Amino acid sequence: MRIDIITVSPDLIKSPFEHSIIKRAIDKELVEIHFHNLRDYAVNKYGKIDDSPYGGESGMVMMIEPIDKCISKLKLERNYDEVIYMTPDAEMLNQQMANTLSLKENIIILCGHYKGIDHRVRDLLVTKEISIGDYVLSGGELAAAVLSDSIIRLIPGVLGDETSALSDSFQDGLLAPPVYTRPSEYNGLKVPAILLSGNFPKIEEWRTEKAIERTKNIRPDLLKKSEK
Ligand code: 6GU
Repeated sequence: MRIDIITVSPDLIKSPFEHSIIKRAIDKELVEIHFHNLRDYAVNKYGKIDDSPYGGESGMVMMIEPIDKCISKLKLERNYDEVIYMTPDAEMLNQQMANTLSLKENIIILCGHYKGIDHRVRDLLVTKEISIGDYVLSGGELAAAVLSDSIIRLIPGVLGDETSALSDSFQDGLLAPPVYTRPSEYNGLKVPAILLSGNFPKIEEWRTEKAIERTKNIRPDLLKKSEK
C-alpha cells in the first residue's frame, strides 16, 4: 500500500511514522508513505496557498489551485483508490472504515488547515471525507496520522501475531475485555482466577461476558448500533 499525505506542515506529521509498529511496516515495505508540502505548489513565489473567503467571513481558506496541481501530478504517476480530506465536518472514523481502507492500493490524504478549503476541492477532487471525532484540531495532520495508523496496523503482515488485530476493541463491535500479566497478585490485587485455570472454553466465555459488560457500561451506543 502507498499513502500520499498532502500537508502545509510535513514536519508536524512525520514523527508518528518513525516509531514502533508503523516504522516496522515501512521498513518491511508493507507500506510506503510520501509527504508532499503544499507550499511546493503555491500560486506565487512567496508560497501563497490560501486567501480570504468570498462573502466576507473571517480567517483564511485554502485555495484550489495548489491542491489541484499536487493531486494532478500524483494522479499522472498512478491510480488512486481514494482522495481523503481530513475535516471535522465529515463522517466519523470507525474500525469498519479502517478495515476497508487497509485493502486499498494507493490513497491520498489531504490535511485541512485554516478556515477550511475552497469547497470546489471537496466537490471535484475529494472522494471521501473523514473526521476523527466531535472536536476541532488546529489542522488535519494529527487526524491524518491517526487515520494512517489505524489503517497500517491492519495490513496483513504488519502485526506479528495475525490474530491480534482481530481481537482489537471494535472488531466484533464490542470493547475489548480486560487483560492481565504477571504477577498474579500485586498488593493484594488478584488476577481473576478463571484466567489462571487453563480452561480455555470457560476463559473465552468469561472474555465475551466482560466485553459485553464493559461495552454496556462505557459505550452503550455500540450495543444499540449492533441491534439495528
Ligand atoms: Cl480530520 N481535522 C481537524 N482539523 N479537526 C478535527 C478532525 C479533523 N477530526 C476531528 N477534529
